[in-house]
Amino acid sequence: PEHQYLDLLSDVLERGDERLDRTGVGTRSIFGAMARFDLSDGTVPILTTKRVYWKTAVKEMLWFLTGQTNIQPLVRENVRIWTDWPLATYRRETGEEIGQAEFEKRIAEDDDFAARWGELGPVYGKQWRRWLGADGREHDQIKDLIDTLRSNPSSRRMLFHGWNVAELGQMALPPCHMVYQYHVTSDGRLNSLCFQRSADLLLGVGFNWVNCCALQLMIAQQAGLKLGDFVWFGGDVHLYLNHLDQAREQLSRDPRPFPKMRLTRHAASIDDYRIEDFEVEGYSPHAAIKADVAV
Ligand code: THF
Repeated sequence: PEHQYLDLLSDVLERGDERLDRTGVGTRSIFGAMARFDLSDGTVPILTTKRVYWKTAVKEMLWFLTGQTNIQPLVRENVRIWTDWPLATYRRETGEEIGQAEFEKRIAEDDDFAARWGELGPVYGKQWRRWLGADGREHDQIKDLIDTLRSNPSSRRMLFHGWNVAELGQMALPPCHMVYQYHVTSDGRLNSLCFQRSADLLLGVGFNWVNCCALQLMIAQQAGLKLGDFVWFGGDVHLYLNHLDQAREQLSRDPRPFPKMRLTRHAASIDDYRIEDFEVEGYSPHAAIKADVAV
């Protein structure tokens, strides 16, 4: 199963079209890819050819679900994967050569500073939980999804979307994993699908798969369903040019069995999950591989 990832990695490395991207770093890129994983026995695609910080990815998903769009709660949980974007804005607008650790300290400790500089705009959480309609009404797409899974599981309209066209301009970054669709089999298994328009294969995708699977576990529990497949579609799937050596290193390693993830408790609602509710068993990855994120 990890071969789906490694094959994609080697494909992009060897056949990717090389070009300049928004960040100025440059990428090798292919267009259109798919992966499918069977989660029915709890096995989740947490990559083993390098250590993936799965708790960080689950915390990120829990933060999306709160509907928040400020990095302060993430930073307070020691999740630093969203700091680069507000930090770049701060440096650009103030001219202050502040280090990342100092910036994060101020975000964590100073509420006024966080309110001014930690905001990402109407990104994932806002759109998922409080999509603003033209009539001024807010739509909780996650609640509506769970309601439909319970009441009408044969529906073909069980999805939620992050690509709110009218608000893209106010977002620090438009959503990468942008639409999620759900499907229930006749024997009560929940399948999920995620379409990701832009996929940073070395740094992002391993995280995003954990995001998606953690969400699938929670939604299945809330809807009283068993686990089925997780299907992932990538649009522009790329390797940044400063990640090529890391990709080769990862490709040289032998994959190990994927671990299992489970929830240790039945939560009362989708808003009631905490990081302590997630348990991963049988994860023995190769060492982490360091790489810089393109901002
Ligand atoms: N932008 C880019 N260029 N790549 C992305 O993957 C990405 N994301 C989010 C938004 N914009 C993106 C941010 N997600 C890491 C992981 C996920 C990120 C950003 C950064 C990262 O640096 N991971 C390291 C260290 C992890 C840690 O220290 O906890 C790693 O080794 O995995 C895609 O959603």
